[in-house]
Amino acid sequence: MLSLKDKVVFVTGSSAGIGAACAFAFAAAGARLLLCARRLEKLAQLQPALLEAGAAAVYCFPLDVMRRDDVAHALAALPPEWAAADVLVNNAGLSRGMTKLYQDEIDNWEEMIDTNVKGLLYVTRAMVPGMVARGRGHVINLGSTAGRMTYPNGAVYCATKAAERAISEGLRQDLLGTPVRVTTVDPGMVQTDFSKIRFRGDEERAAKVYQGLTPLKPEDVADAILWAASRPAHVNINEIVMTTIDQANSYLFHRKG
Ligand code: 8X3
Repeated sequence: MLSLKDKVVFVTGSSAGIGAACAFAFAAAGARLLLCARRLEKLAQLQPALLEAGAAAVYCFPLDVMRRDDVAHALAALPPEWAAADVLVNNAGLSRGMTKLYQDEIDNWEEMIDTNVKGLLYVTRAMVPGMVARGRGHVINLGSTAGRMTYPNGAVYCATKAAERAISEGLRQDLLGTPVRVTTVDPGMVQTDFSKIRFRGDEERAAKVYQGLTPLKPEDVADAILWAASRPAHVNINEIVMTTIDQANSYLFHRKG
């Protein structure tokens, strides 16, 4: 097992949900946490609890990964002791709307593609050369069962996650011959603000998504990510696909009542 103690672990979109759960999981492993999110104040609120949970150190900065120049500037301006990430968790991502593609708002597509695909690429492009130069590193991308099976009214979100899967596969091929590892972790339904954000604050519609079933918790996904990151250095976990026991695929669920 690879120790994560004092390793620099960079988690994007870490102010809530799976990102925050990853921060706590890596904190418990004694890592040094490099955290970014659009909402710095939310990240800053987590900082004392992360140190309490065992993080060796925490460095937070504001970043919207879809802003290409901001990504370049923010990552180039990191203090040297934080610039050399051992693990990058490309978690930042979102869904907007659930509508037939031919009737959808184009702005929804822009935001999802810019964040889930282009944002992931910008951060990866900035961080991976250093990993190659240092001879160690691990990129863990957040995919989704949605990238493996498209569901009605979700074509563009599903497309962004299919792109993430292709990018993970391509990056793994391009890094062959280096010790840098690439993993995609693809959960199904997870109880986070995902649906609230998708439906722009419509809590009633968001709650219906999880009605009658037990969704995965963010901690379940963080646990899988930590497991992948802590395998011995020669082991590359290529893909993890995980769902609640109440979900079989993108549109087959077991709901009680
Ligand atoms: C989230 C999973 O099925 O709600 O990526 O789109 S799903």
